[in-house]
Amino acid sequence: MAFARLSVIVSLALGAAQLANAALTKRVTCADGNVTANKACCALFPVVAKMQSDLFDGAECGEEAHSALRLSFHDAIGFSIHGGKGGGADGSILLFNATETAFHANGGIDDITAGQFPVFQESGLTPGDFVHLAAAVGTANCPGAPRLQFLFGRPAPKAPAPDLTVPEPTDSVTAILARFADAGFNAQEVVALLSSHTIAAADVVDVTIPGTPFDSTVGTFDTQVFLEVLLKGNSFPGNGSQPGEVLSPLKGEMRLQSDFALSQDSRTACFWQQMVNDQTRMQTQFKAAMAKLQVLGQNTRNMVDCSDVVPVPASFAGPIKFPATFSQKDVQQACPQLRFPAISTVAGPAPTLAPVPGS
Ligand code: HEM
Ligand SMILES: *[C@@H]1O[C@H](CO)[C@@H](O)[C@H](O)[C@H]1NC(C)=O
Ligand SMILES: *[C@@H]1O[C@H](CO)[C@@H](O)[C@H](O)[C@H]1NC(C)=O
Ligand SMILES: CC(=O)N[C@H]1CO[C@H](CO)[C@@H](O)[C@@H]1O
Repeated sequence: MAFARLSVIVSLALGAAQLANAALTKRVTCADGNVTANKACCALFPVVAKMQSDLFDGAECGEEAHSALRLSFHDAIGFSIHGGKGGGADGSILLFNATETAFHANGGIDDITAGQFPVFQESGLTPGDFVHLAAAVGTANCPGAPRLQFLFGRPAPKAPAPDLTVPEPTDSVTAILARFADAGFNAQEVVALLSSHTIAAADVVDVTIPGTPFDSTVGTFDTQVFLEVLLKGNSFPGNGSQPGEVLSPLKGEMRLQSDFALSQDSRTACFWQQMVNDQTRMQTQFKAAMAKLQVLGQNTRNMVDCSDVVPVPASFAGPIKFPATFSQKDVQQACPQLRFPAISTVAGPAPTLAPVPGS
């Protein structure tokens, strides 16, 4: 009896696994010749092509791709697992841009909403699907990035998100972790999401130096930012010329006060250090955290998995290196219980980083 029941359970489990496999390997050929797992995804291929040509300068990992990723975060994080905030990953930042771009933490976001708006209007997608597909496609243009998941089917947003949901670089680690926890993310997931700052630059933190990158390889989705934030320098609040900005020992580089604080805090320092030169770890954790972020507030049972419309990113060969003249002695290690990875140094004189064009 017990055995018979067990075998029923086993065969049910096998059946479910086979079904899941069938769903993954199912192939639909769209009218235009593209192949996808679900017919509903066919409509997205022309949208992806339009995004690449009209938004991303033909599949570049440039300013617009970086901003598309930032936009998905600022849209989605307007959410609380306890209710009472916004609709999450719903595209409210695009539709209600007049309200949300006025929030202090959304400084500079109006550039990308203005850029995306006409392409969105032509796309036939809801604002939420557009914002979060654009982030997946823009990120895919960056070598080394994981191929992000894309679930299709967000309803139109009902209202703008309220102010003060987006973390600021002047916030304390305690405040940042509390805000993310309120949205459903733990400390390790916060660090994972900050992998995004490997393809990031600041325009408005310090308006005198627009386009200042956060790492020396701003066009590559590598783990360089996790290393460079740890370099000893003027890494104290107040050393930068603007609130939230601290100077990096690399010329032409900006370090966010919040990134540095997270790299040094006992709640996050080891998660931070473990990312250094571990491309697979970074890709896996960033992909998982983004999959969660990009459906915040959404009912995923009503959504279709269209991940296979997202371009496959070029790989990053690695390993990462210290920028020229820097080495292990320059690392301000905050997780002494874990061994720091051995990293070689780029040859030549200390670099001066160029600003990201188009900023
Ligand atoms: C503690 C949390 C965070 C803080 C305080 C923060 C803050 C900032 C600031 C101040 C900028 C520069 C804005 C400017 O001056 O133009 C920036 C850029 C950026 N952030 Fe974050 N961020 C956080 C988390 C995230 C997350 C979770 C993501 C995505 C998953 C993200 C993606 C980006 C990207 C891609 C850029 C570069 C945009 C560009 O170069 O155009 N950030 N962030
Ligand atoms: C796929 O979709 C794009 C965009 O609509 C189109 O340019 C391309 O010809 C399609 N077919 C194939 C086989 O890629
Ligand atoms: C904001 O949204 C309006 C529609 O509500 C649109 O016409 C406008 O282009 C958008 N502007 C920006 C900066 O996103
Ligand atoms: C160069 C510089 O101004 N360094 C200062 C940065 O801030 C710390 C702490 O406030 C000071 O000790 C440094 O002298």
